[in-house]
Amino acid sequence: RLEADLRECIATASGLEVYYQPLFATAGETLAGMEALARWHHPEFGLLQPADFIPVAEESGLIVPLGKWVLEQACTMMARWPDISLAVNFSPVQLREEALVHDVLEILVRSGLAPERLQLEVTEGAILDTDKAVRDRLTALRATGIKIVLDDFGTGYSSLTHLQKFDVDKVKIDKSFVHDISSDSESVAIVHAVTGLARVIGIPVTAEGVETAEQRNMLRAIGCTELQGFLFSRPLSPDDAARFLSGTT
Ligand code: G
Ligand code: G
Ligand code: MN
Ligand code: NA
Repeated sequence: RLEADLRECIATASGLEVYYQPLFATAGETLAGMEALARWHHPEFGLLQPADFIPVAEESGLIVPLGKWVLEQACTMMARWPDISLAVNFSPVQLREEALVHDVLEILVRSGLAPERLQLEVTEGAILDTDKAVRDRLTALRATGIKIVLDDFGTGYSSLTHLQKFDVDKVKIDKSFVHDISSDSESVAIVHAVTGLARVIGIPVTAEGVETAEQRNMLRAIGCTELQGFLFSRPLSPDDAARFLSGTT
């Protein structure tokens, strides 16, 4: 049922929307970029979050056309705003598509967004894909200037060695560690370890899910380079994002 509805919405490009959540450089509250997050206004069920429909999209393969639509929307929108980066989430299913590199580059050309501004957020599971073709695709994308970001870090396989072994341009610490940082010494230790290793490798670290000033202060003290979360801004509708950007840039 959900699958048939989603197929229909993708075919007609109706009911789908891209929201944008800002990322801030840790020092000031300088805007560093925006993360694109898919939303679906279902005709009956109302506003659906990615957790409600991304799994269905992945199982059915609809994530491929959906992902292309999100990427095109987001690149077209962000091409109007210079300098700041655009982060887009990519599912492992999308990375297994042979046409991935071609499709991404075509959308960049069409939208006019410089490859250096695009960050693909992938999970450890995707990067650990045993399929060499997937890793080759990530390498090919990276060669064009696109950045590869390791998302939700600390969940799943959560191995620090993955940071060293794979060529990633940034790591995003999962919000579960940020949530617990003021109450749980283990989370503090994990954030410390990830940030320390990232510094050695020479890549920036984003902490996501920052909700309180206390969390922000601790993350700053530890040395996270970028922060994102409800404390700074919720994901914004395209109109609100445009208003936000015209006020900051
Ligand atoms: O917007 P929200 O915070 O609920 O998003 C939850 C998760 O859903 C994100 O962390 C991301 O992993 C996933 N997600 C959101 N938008 C997209 C998208 O366009 N494509 C893919 N593959 N995943 C997305
Ligand atoms: O899966 P991914 O980490 O890419 O998506 C981020 C998700 O986290 C989005 O669904 C977004 O709505 C959510 N999010 C963003 N900021 C916060 C926050 O400060 N707190 C919580 N609980 N969720 C957040
Ligand atoms: Mn993400
Ligand atoms: Na995440």
